[in-house]
Amino acid sequence: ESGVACLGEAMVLVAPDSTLHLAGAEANVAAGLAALGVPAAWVGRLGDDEFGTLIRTELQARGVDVRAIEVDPDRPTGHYSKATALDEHGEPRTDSLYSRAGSAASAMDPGFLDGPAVADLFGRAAVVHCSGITPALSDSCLALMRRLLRDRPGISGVVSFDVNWREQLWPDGDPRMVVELANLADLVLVGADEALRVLGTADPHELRLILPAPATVVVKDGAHRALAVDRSGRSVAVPALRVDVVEPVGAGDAFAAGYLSGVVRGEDQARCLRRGHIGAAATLTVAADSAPPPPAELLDELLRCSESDWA
Ligand code: KDG
Repeated sequence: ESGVACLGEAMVLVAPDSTLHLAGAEANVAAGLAALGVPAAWVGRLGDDEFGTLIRTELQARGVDVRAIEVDPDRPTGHYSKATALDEHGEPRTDSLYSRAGSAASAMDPGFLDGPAVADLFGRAAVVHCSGITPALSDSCLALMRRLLRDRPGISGVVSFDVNWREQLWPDGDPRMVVELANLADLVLVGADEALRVLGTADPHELRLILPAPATVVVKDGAHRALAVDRSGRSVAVPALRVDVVEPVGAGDAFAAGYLSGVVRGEDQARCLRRGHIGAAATLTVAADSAPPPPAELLDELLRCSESDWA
């Protein structure tokens, strides 16, 4: 077993200056892992169009395995842009404006997992990573996610699930489906705010009553800390790095990439969490959805720092 296979919808982000960037949570995770030297594949469906070509080319350029990408001749690749406005507390809030309804990815269905390239990658992956975005895309994507998490066809590695609650994508705003899916994973990543909205609590121990099954639940409490809780309620917390935030979108994906890079190396929770924080810090300080991780030597140095240097 080796590497991480990430399944989801990749999109093009159209920036305010009209430049085009790779986006999509699971694609960001795959690119983040590849940048950290971990074999990573992105698995999904693109349209037969320029955005699809851009995504494939960019993923390949970043060292992501693209062999299991399917192309849908009839449906487009999704894209989106971001708008930042002040919320009711005067804090900047970033909204995503999606053009992804009816996209190639939204037409994925359970049979997608039987494609020979997908089955091969999933069979060999140490981690299969997915998120709560995919089940929101369509009924067929929801069925795909159910099969992936429940039946685990040909999957022997760890299944990791980032809750990634996207309010706009759930027409009824009901998070129960995401909770049900999360509880089928081995590893769940969730932001504290998101946990409050989706699980009704951000308290790590209460959370384990709602998500009893996964071996590990990681709760990311923004600028403060991240905490991993195991099934018996034992937890490990690591404070976050203090950085000046430029724009938060993508930080969760960078955290996931950092954290999973520790998981595939068989590291302990504290070190995995630290790797997550370092990845998130790099992305928080740029406007794009992802940023290159610190050079390997700096990364090692940051991992060696004592806890008090971090707090
Ligand atoms: O986590 C970053 C993603 O939110 C962004 O790249 C777009 O995948 C995306 C989504 O569905 O919001």
